[in-house]
Amino acid sequence: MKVYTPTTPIWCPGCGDFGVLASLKKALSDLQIRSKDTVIVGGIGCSGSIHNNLECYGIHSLHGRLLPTAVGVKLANPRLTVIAAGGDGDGYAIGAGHFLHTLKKNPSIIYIVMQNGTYGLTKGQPSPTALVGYEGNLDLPFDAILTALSIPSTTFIARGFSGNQMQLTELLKKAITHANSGHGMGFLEVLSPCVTYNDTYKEWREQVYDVNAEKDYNVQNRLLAFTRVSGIMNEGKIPTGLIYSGKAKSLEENTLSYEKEPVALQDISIEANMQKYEQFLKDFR
Ligand SMILES: Cc1ncc(C[n+]2csc(CCOP(=O)(O)OP(=O)(O)O)c2C)c(N)n1
Ligand code: SF4
Ligand SMILES: [Mg+2]
Repeated sequence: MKVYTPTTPIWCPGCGDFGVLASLKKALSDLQIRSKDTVIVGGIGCSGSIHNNLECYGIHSLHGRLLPTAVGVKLANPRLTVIAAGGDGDGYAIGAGHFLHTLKKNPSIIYIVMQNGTYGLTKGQPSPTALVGYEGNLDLPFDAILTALSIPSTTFIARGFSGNQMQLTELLKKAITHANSGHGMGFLEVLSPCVTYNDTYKEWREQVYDVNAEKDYNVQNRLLAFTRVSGIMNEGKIPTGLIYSGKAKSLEENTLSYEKEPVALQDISIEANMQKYEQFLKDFR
């Protein structure tokens, strides 16, 4: 077996993804989640290399296909902490179909989207979250928080900012705890500026608005969350914090039998299964 040690990030100095990596390390360490129980599935993009930089199991998935890969890992062994981590291009453009259906199926994984309004790795084309005018973009930006809120089976929706480490670490801890309790997907979008092709640090620092600072904000009320988030956006601000936390059946609850060992831990040797195999063949004769 070959053991890979964490490498130094390949990101440009100042990239927002450094903040996500630092918060993720702190959250996993504070929650005492062991490296051997953690699998990070990276997307394709600058953000998608994050699993190379901390001690854990890692899979570099295909562009836009990190979610089905992560779901497969979780179903094979629900005892693992499974984190899918990629970019806004990966998740909201080529992977948009998987994004919607994974929100709908609600597997107990954590999904971190590093949102920078651009395709960083391929040198700055507009992503679905790009503002009008960015590199000739004509479309109004897609909003993943409102989209996630509109799907009735979502159970955890949050947004952080890599310029606010304390808030981001707390949100990550909550998302991980939510997913690891089997309550469904912990979806966390992180505003993570691309300093090389779309440096939004200054604007975002001025625009972020923590909904949890509002006394009357109720994270368990989907309708109010939708209304308040839309209102804040209309004022030109970007809502952050724990936006919604509710209850719905998870994918594992709907599909797995908990009397059995997880598939990945079952004895799949020929000897242990020969009798069942013979019986299976007999049924076809
Ligand atoms: C199937 C496929 N299509 C296109 C590409 C080219 N490609 C690589 S990364 C990328 C976009 C990355 O943007 P994003 O997911 O936002 O990540 P970032 O680099 O901004 O972190 C694209 C289009 C690819 N690798 N595979
Ligand atoms: S190109 Fe942008 S997203 Fe990619 S590493 Fe550099 S700053 Fe980060
Ligand atoms: Mg991007």
